Amino acid sequence: MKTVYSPLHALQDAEAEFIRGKRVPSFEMPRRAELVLAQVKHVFGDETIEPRDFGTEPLVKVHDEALVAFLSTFWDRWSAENGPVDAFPNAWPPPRSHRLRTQRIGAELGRFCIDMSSPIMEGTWRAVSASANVALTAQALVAGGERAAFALCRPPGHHAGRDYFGGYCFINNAAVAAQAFRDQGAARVAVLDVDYHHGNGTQDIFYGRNDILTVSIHADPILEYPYYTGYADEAGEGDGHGFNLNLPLPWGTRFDAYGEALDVSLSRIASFGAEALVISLGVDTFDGDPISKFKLRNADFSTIGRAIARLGLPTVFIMEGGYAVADIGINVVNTLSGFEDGFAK
Ligand code: FKS
Ligand code: ZN
Repeated sequence: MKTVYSPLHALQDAEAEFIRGKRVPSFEMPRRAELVLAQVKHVFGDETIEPRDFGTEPLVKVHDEALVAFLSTFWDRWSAENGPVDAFPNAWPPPRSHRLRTQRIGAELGRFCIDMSSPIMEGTWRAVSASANVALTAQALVAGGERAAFALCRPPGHHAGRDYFGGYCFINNAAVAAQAFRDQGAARVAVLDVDYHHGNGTQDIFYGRNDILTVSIHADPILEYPYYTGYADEAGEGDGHGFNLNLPLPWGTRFDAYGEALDVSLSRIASFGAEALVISLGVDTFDGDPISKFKLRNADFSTIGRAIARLGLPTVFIMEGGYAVADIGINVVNTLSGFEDGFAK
């Protein structure tokens, strides 16, 4: 499978995040992508593809222009006032606030950013726009006739909503790729999110639409980030009712139960009549993941890939989470190889 990769991801290199009140090294680090790349090269060969630049037009089809403008201009304003220090929000608008626009850059930050795991630094926008270009370049390969492609995106994207960012995510790469398929003429597109965390951003972006089906298998949000969304009764609204499917699973989930949720997801995608498929590929469902509590094994990821291939759809894999650095490459490449095995049959 062809892989699209940009070294610019390394410009997003957060010093810290906050867990249970403690400042700890960020789990979302450049090494993750480097280890995935190493395993990709080991199994699929040395050649990777550099992204083309698609500009901001495909981004503003799924995000508010205000968010894109904010992210692309923030650092200059912030660093002029505060110096070169990673920007975390420290205030958020309370519910029912009357004035969301303020003069202060720090207050603006709280308006767009939902948590404290996604600091903005000097290279953030370059890394984020490269990540979206990686997704769009992989999508273009598939639109051009490849049966599948792997977008080795970093930063990840599935927590970024129409007008907000957070959870290590800034621009929703999977949503950008799905929208690109629609714009190029696919009538119906499905996004299947297998990351351990609910794909709240993707759900948010497509919640009112029936042309893009969103399905997410994830840890029950009653116990896990992103906490406020991801419940089974969130089915979509208006025209989009029936076109969002959440399959929350308990802590400790092993492949027996996971595989059943996967079958439900794949049946729904088939009955929807998707013409193209985007996979939000997080491998933080792995047994050894340091921030997650599912129990999938290395070999289960091959099974997931093979199962996805049964749909027989043009497929773009978009990298999301996964923090067990020793196994992240194996789990990602097992999924991709499993897909290729399945598709060959
Ligand atoms: C709670 C801390 C929560 C944020 C977890 C973010 C997970 C990110 C991800 C992505 F794919 F986006 F990278 N910290 N104890 O894995 O879903
Ligand atoms: Zn995750």
